[in-house]
Amino acid sequence: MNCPSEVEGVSNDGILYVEKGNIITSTYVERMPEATLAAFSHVARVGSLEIIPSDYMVGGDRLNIIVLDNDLNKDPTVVETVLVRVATLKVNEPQKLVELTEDEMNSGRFVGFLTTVPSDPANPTVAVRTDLFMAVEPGDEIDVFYLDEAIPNGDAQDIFRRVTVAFTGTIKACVASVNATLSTSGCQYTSFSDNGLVTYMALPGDTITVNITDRDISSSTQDLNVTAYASPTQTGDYQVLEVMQVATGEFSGQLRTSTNPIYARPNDGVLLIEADTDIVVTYIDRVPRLNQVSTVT
Ligand SMILES: [Ca+2]
Ligand SMILES: [Ca+2]
Ligand SMILES: [Ca+2]
Repeated sequence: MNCPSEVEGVSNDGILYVEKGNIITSTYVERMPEATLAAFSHVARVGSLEIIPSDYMVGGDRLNIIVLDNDLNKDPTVVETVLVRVATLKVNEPQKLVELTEDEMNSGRFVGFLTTVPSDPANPTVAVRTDLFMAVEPGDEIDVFYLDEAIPNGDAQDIFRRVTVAFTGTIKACVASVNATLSTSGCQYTSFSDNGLVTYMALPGDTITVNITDRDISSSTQDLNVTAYASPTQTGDYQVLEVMQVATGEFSGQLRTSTNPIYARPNDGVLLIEADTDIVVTYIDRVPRLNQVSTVT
């Protein structure tokens, strides 16, 4: 086993110093049956880059970045650093260099993070180069690049990971207007605001149209979790809604209601309601983790 010429490790101290490209051979001598078992592993030479969250993030999240690369651990007695580059396709948003720090003197594992702030597309926030954060909007793609300066053939290689900023889902439930020009909301009856939550009126027995938007959901409506229940409810009835895609990121479903107790069974296709109960329709958005609620009374 070669030791790096500049660092002669203390023998048998539990730490094995290796140079890149070395093969570490571990042997184990078995007494019965008499045999020597050997295992081989290469010292990593191509770095790895990991980001958390890994697929979708939300404005305001911290983007955690981890690089594993033994080549960067040049001195096992010193905590070292490496820079990674974070770029976005958002207009005028400068790329950021993020310093990662070795988490132990001799780990070869470099960790750091970039703070993000949510930006409203209608009134965008843009970070300047010296800001320690990046402003992100739903749909933005954030790319993290780690330039590995030494891979086996001697070349440098950019390793990158991409995370997408998620859209916050919305839900609206009301009785659809029979005459679309009757109201711009597309709803038959009036609405009022209850603690900031818009509630539409309905009559017992009405069929309620539920519209959901979430552009993270591409086509598979299986991913949409929409449930309605009456509140307060004596019966415990609830109804899971089937929704269809009507446009990109837009989904629609129908909720049938009745005051007839034969529909008391949960999830039988009809929600049992009484006069003066609220119907609460909930869409559980996976990213960001939010329950979006719409009520009908
Ligand atoms: Ca080190
Ligand atoms: Ca979403
Ligand atoms: Ca029912």
